Amino acid sequence: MLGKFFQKPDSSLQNRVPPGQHLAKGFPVLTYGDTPHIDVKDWTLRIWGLAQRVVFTWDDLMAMPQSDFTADFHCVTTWSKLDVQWRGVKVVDFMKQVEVDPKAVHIMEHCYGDYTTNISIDDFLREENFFAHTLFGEPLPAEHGGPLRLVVPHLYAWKSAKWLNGLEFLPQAELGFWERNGYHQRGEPWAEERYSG
Ligand SMILES: Nc1nc2c(c(=O)[nH]1)N[C@H]1C(S)=C(S)[C@@H](COP(=O)(O)O)O[C@H]1N2
Ligand SMILES: [Mo]
Repeated sequence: MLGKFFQKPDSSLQNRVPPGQHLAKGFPVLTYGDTPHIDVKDWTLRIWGLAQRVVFTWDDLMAMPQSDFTADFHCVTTWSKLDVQWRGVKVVDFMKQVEVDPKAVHIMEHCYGDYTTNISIDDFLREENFFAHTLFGEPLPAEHGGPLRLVVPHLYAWKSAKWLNGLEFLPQAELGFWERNGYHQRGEPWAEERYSG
């Protein structure tokens, strides 16, 4: 009975750490290639493909509703970090300013530095997804994807594109950088969707 008052923190967190993952110390940086450094004055986010073409500036983004987020972060290389605190713009709020062709079913996320990753429209348009510009109360550091990254908490973190600069709406699924190199098309951590079949 006393056990329930003296529960080890580890076991109470167990249902938050997906299979095959362990908790990281600090917040590791995982980048393929060099870290781009982009001034917000020069920063843009472009929309194209099966959507009305539009280019958002930093001021456009700042004029959108801003929200705080606490989210768990799971890298496929087996580390997880719980309760990461971010601030930014909800994907669903952002998307009120984007006109998408109903034939679009998939998205390619594009980045400064040419990284890409793909995501279905359904996985993208979830209430809990967001574009982040602030991490633990500070401007998002360049190594973590500043000035702006996407965060998709319910998928492995390679879907959370750092230095995001484009969203391409597609009529069918296409593969991004890691997905072409053997990683799973979707990447759901609780199902351990690490590699493609
Ligand atoms: N543009 C870009 N985005 C990226 C990556 C990258 O190499 N380039 N790495 C991905 C991977 S594999 C992970 S785990 C997370 C790591 O984010 P962090 O470096 O902020 O921890 O970013 C993802 N987004
Ligand atoms: Mo990762």
